[in-house]
Amino acid sequence: MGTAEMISEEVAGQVTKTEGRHSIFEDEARKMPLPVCPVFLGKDGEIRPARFRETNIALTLKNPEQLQRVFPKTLSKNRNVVLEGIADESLRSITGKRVAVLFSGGPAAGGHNVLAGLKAALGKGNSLLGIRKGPKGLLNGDVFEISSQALQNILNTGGFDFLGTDRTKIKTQDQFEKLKETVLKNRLDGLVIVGGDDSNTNAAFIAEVFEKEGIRCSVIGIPKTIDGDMAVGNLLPISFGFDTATKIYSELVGNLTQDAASAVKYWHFVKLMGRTASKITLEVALQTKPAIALISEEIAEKNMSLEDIVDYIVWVITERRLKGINHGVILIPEGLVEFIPEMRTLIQELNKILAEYGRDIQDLPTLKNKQEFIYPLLSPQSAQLMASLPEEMEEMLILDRDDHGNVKVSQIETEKLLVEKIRYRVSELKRHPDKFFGKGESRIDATPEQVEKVRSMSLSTQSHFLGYEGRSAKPTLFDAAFAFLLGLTAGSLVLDGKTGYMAAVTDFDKGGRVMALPLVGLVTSEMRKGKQEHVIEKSLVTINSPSFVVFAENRERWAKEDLFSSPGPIQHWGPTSRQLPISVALDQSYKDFRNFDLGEERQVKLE
Ligand code: FBP
Repeated sequence: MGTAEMISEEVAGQVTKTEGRHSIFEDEARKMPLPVCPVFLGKDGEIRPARFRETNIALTLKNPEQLQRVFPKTLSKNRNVVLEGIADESLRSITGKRVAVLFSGGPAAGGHNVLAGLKAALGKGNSLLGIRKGPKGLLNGDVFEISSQALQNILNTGGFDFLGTDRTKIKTQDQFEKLKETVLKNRLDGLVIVGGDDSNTNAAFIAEVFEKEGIRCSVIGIPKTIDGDMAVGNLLPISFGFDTATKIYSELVGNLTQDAASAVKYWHFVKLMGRTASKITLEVALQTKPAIALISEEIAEKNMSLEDIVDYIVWVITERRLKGINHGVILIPEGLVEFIPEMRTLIQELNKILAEYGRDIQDLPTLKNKQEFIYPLLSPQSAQLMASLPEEMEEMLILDRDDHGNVKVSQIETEKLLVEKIRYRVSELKRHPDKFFGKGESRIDATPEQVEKVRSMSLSTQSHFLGYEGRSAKPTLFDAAFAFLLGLTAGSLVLDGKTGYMAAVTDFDKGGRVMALPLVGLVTSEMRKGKQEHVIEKSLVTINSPSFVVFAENRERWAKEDLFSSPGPIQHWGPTSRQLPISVALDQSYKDFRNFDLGEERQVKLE
């Protein structure tokens, strides 16, 4: 058995035939028809660009005086009014336009379909150019023409690898000179930036500079991020990539809840990606019903300390133990540390110190040297807190910030910090069960069996981090369609001569409504690297939102009993392929989350 003579030539041939994005699945996925909103369908039923008209909605400026000073040209041109796409054949006749596109920030499923949507809007009379390696490539002039054939090959596939991406912040005069050179040299009529809050901030600033200097190149942003924090009320319910990532994490968390209940011995601590907002964690909790899901925004709102969080988790673990349940799953949002008040203060102090002495600190050889440098610069409370953290965590907190000043929270092992603290607290409780049952007046009458259950508690834990697994997957049908529509929207906006807008689609329950949101209207100011900066506002979980309320109403039951559900793998075809994120359906007051409607299906054929 197993000798070379026994190799099946047919199967060996099939192995090489599936190289280069040609798995059986990828070949089938490429043929998947996509729903297309009516405004993008011509009288002949073919896909074509839409035109835009003003709505009666104007966004409220967060700080009108400052924004007027920073974005005078864009504001006077767009007057901060939201636009809406309308069916109109006239843009079809435009030819000779050159539009370039780049990806920026972390990957999100659907990026390649944005490119396909842009190409479809531009048609064969105009050119779509790709910028390699994100904003850095824009500065370096790394531009190439994208062929229809290449796009047809990556249609409905995951990843950002066709163009690449990076996180360069465009800020300095020198950078603006370089990017203008790229735009002028390539005779660009449009620049489309596919990214999150920081990347769309870049887009807002570039649009202003172009307006100021009379460079006739439209700048359009596209809302991308798995984090789900690029959302604007009912004008833009979510960014593309969120649906795919949360479905992947929900499948895995569902499997863990199932495994926990099967092996009946482990507590699984799962950190879920999402730099700031806990939207991913909330969605995964609604899908899987775990014993515990921490929501950072609630923790900040209630001013809960690290010790309060540990108390809450230990309380749930003990309650379950008393019911004979020694297992469970705990979801922890990646950005949690920045929402715990005392940690937040520590990070803000560190940000200031790193902004001033970052280089010196990074050059110090050992953690001890770094501690000796940093501790005296911190407030006594923060120095004490920092000293109480595990060393690995201290190292992570003093890592250099990214180009936009963000703490690299994906590298901070919050789940391990919690495990360590909870283990300590459980061992304390075993020695002093009265700490759970209370003393004196507040004492709960406990039976000897109950006390014994607490005394004999044991805690076996497993830690996980789910993040990168969900960013580059094959997009769900929703993300594939949504991203394609966003590409169509951006391409149409450029042909229609609009600049300084972010493409948006809303009304996922009734055929899709195509929108353009003025970027400046989304700008707020945030502390970055110790300084106040203008950035696009992140959309966070609010504790009065329907999605949070539904979670909060149910979580006590999920904590006390095993009521988990396992949503299973993503279905790209078939009965569950049209599901929306539950949190989105709740927050948008849709009647059903199981059947999105973004228009009539079309086979995408790029010319
Ligand atoms: P974007 O906001 O750019 O979409 O990135 C989101 C994200 O996936 C975060 O959830 C995460 O903190 C971060 O990227 C991790 O990326 P990196 O490894 O580049 O720091």
